[in-house]
Amino acid sequence: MTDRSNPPYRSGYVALLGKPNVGKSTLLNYIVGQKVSIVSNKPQTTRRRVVGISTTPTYQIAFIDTPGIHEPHTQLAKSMIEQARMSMGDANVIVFVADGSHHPGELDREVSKLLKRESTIPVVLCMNKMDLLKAEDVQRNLDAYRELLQMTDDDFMLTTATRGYNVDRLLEIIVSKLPEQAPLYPDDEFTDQSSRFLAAELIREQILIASRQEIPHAVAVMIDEWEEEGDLNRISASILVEKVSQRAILIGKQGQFLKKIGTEARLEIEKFTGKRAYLQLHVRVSEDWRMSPRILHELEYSD
Ligand SMILES: Nc1nc2c(ncn2[C@@H]2O[C@H](COP(=O)(O)OP(=O)(O)OP(=O)(O)O)[C@@H](O)[C@H]2O)c(=O)[nH]1
Ligand SMILES: [Mg+2]
Repeated sequence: MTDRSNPPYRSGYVALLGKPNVGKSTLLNYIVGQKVSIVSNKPQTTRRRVVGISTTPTYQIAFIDTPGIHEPHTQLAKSMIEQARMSMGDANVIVFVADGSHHPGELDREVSKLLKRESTIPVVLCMNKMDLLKAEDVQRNLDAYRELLQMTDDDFMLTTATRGYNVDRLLEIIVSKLPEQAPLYPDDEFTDQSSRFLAAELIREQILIASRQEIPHAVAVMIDEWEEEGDLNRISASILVEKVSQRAILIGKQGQFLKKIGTEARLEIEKFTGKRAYLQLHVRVSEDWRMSPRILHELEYSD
């Protein structure tokens, strides 16, 4: 007789895949309960794979958040798509995340083509942004996404990641597809990223939130120094931009824009390190950083 009070432990890797801006990172942060992957309303926010770990008494999931699939025009974009593609091969389950409030578009078709190549890995459909979905479109959009994925079973869920709505039900479907095995990570670990990388991302997040037009895509952040002095972290970081005009925008009148970014980012860094932070930011012009394999490697955007 099987012991129902003691189900077998399940664990594994789950890749979150989809086009940009559908809510993959929002979903990950909600499940992990910490900000491990930055979020903004600008497409192509996530630039490399990020692992976020959720551990419970009955399962452990190592989610792999990936950059949104889009048409690559720069070396950075090529490396982003490559990161997403690589993540699929490592996964026990793939979650196709879509903006359920819209009918599938060209980029959703591109993602579904990528999925078909990994046809042995189970796919779960997450139709996110359900809060924006009109009642009369539910069936039509659901049918369209299921047809796109050639889905014959019921492995789908409509969610609102910003409020965590239906995320527990999505997790139930995912867990049922994980192998029975011991946890892969210690139970207090919640990400595979270094503190330096996460801090650089939290600075970039504030820039994405505060800026417009071409700035979000032209910016990268590099931590130059990180010194721990008791309960204080002294951090010095460079913000790379591509043009002198972008540098001027980021600094702002009398340095006000940069100061605001610094204050907001410092608070976020203090939240995850649990220590006070002293943050110094410098803006540097590096014309072709998005095209330079060496700089992309230094930024930890490529392997
Ligand atoms: N209304 C609504 N907005 C959402 C929902 N989930 C995420 N968002 C918003 O959608 C935007 C994009 O969210 P992200 O989590 O950064 O999306 P992503 O898929 O990781 O995007 P990339 O990293 O660019 O591929 C943010 O402004 C989120 O707040 C949702 O369920 N409903
Ligand atoms: Mg993201």
